[in-house]
Amino acid sequence: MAAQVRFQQSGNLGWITLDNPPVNALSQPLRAGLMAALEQAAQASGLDALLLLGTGRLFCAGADIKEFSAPPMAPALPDVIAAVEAFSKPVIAVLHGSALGGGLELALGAHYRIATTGTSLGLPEVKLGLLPGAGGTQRLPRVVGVPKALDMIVSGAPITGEAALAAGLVDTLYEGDALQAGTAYALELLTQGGGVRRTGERTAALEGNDPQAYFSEQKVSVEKRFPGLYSPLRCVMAVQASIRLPLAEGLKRERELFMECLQSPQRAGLVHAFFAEREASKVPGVTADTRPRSVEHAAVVGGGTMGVGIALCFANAGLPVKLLEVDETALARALQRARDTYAASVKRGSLSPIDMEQRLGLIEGVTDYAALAEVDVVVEAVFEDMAVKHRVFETLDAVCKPGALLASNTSSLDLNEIATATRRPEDVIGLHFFSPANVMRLLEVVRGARTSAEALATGLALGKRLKKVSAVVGVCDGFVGNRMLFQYGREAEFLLEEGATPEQVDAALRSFGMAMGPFAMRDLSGLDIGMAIRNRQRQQLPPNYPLPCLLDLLFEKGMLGQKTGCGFYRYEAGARTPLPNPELPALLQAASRQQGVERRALSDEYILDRTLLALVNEGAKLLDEGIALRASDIDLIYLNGYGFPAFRGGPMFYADTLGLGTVMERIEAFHRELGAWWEPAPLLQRLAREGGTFTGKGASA
Ligand code: 3H9
Repeated sequence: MAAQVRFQQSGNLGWITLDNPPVNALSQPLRAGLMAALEQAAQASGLDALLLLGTGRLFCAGADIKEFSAPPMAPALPDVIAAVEAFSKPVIAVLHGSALGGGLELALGAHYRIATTGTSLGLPEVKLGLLPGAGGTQRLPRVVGVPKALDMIVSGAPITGEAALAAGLVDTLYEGDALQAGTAYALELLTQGGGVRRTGERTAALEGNDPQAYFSEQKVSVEKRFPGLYSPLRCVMAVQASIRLPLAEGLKRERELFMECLQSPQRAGLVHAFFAEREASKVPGVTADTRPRSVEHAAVVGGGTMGVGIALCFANAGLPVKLLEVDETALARALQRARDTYAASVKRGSLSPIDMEQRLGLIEGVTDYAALAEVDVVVEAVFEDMAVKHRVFETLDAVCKPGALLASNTSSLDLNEIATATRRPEDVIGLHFFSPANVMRLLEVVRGARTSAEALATGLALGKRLKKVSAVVGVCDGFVGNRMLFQYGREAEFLLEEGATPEQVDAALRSFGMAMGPFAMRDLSGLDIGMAIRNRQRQQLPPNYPLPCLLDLLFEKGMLGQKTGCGFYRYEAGARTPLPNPELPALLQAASRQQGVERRALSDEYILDRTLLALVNEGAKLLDEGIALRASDIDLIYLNGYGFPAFRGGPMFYADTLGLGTVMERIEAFHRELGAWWEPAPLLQRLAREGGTFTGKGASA
């Protein structure tokens, strides 16, 4: 038997323990070990019941995701689970921590399930572009009924032990040691004459519904909720089989649909995104020995939209936070903004009034820097002006206790220069939140030239606590995300001057899967903001650096986007739906004339290449310069901060799926056609020549 699984027996009880750290993933050796342990248990004398347990912090996180790109290896998980279900004595799965994916499917093969209150039970396969492929779509509806099962499978969201008890997914909750609790439960079960109870012998319930109509409706609803995604619809189709077919046939249907998903490019993109998130926490120079400092009290300097959003992040994580503004009036405005934001959540039903008051209670408004003397972290979120930042950091240096993390939320200024305002540059870090800070998951953690490993580890730990997805980046204008966005946005604007319309560009990118088109996005953030960035860039870019001019024309006319009811699009008062701006065609013509460009028809494919490959080329430069640690960090940033579709894996992964040879050819063509700014990044040239990919490129920490 493989060392990863142990069978033990004491009296009339046996137990099988999964031991495959860190998450007991059901890799081939574990599956083989389980099969062998089941055989051993079947032959054990005097055995009346069998427990299934997991060691470590959780029961089982499911199939080993790393195995998906390799040919399948026996024994297959469905066969292992069939052997569990067929066992001749009662099998009890004793769950703790998490029972996810194949882990929950294994538990569904058992005859009884018990769990701790804190156990997270779910079938998250859909988030990886899959469906539960080891019986989950057939057995879960037989245990909790079709509607509940479908909801869990299509959303991929886990439920708690308590909710699982209410749904009938677990038989009871336990506290304390799993083996002890499992033993006590098994003995009681045997006393009461509880026998083998196979899930597969039950039928899936869909009370009061006509199955045909119900599933047709579900399919329509899923297509609407997850446009462009491949696996959610197949989840519905698989669950439908659970009420039409006996278990064996239903499992066959599930397998077919699972294999279709497994082979889909979306699965590859989503699995890449899963690992990108885990890789990003591995940072060169930050080792297991690097101790993050304790953070129990925070402060935010600046009560504008960003500062308030950041303060809300702290309060949402249960951390007391002091919000500093220059005077009482500004402070009152900032605190009101915090209250209004929470009130909107209460109105939507996503926050209870009690939680709102509790969180507001964690935000203390202050106007005197002396109040920040004892905080563990300060995030500066004041106006983007170096002189202002310098004054703030000088003051923080003077008042904050030694060891406090001094963070700037700058999105564009040189962190190293900011750090010179202090006598402790090793404690200065960038924490670049994305707007709205309390909603967006991304956090760029900026490592300055002198930032210490300990400060960086503290920033990363804080990001985790705030439930952010963090990526460490180096110092440059715009860091990773915004530096790439500049190229993307500029190409999009050039396309308008060459012949496209905002509607066409936005629609092409939305149908690619972007959450929003670039022009709807510009209108949302405000064209005045775009103009301020453009003007700053004009001062920094070499003379004659080509820039589009349409933004200037809109700005001159006072068309600032949603805030003025008109920008690239027009908006009805109080509405956010983009309508055609009747003045735009004339402005487009004027912009084309000004640039000396003859307008022409552009295909959607061309639009996608111009915008997306601009991201890729800049991403390759950032990787080469060491500003991004690895290609997958760039992907992570785009997936979590810029609405790039997760099923495409991110811009660098998308480039890999096109093939870097093809990417190189297209970029070279743009270089010839358009100008020097399209020069292919040296890294791209190298990889295309060698037949390489971005995947796996960068730090291995
Ligand atoms: C499935 O089950 C298919 C079946 O239906 C059908 C099969 C036929 N495999 O997240 P963490 C690694 S699909 C391999 O940082 P946490 C992870 O990469 C699966 N590796 O910990 C990391 O490695 P490293 C359905 C895995 O405490 C380390 O474990 N299941 C797997 O923050 C720690 O992970 C899921 O989708 C895996 N399944 O969160 C669950 N899971 O240290 C996926 C984790 O080298 N997993 N690793 O970077 C999770 O959601 C979280 O990992 C979990 C723990 C909540 C369990």
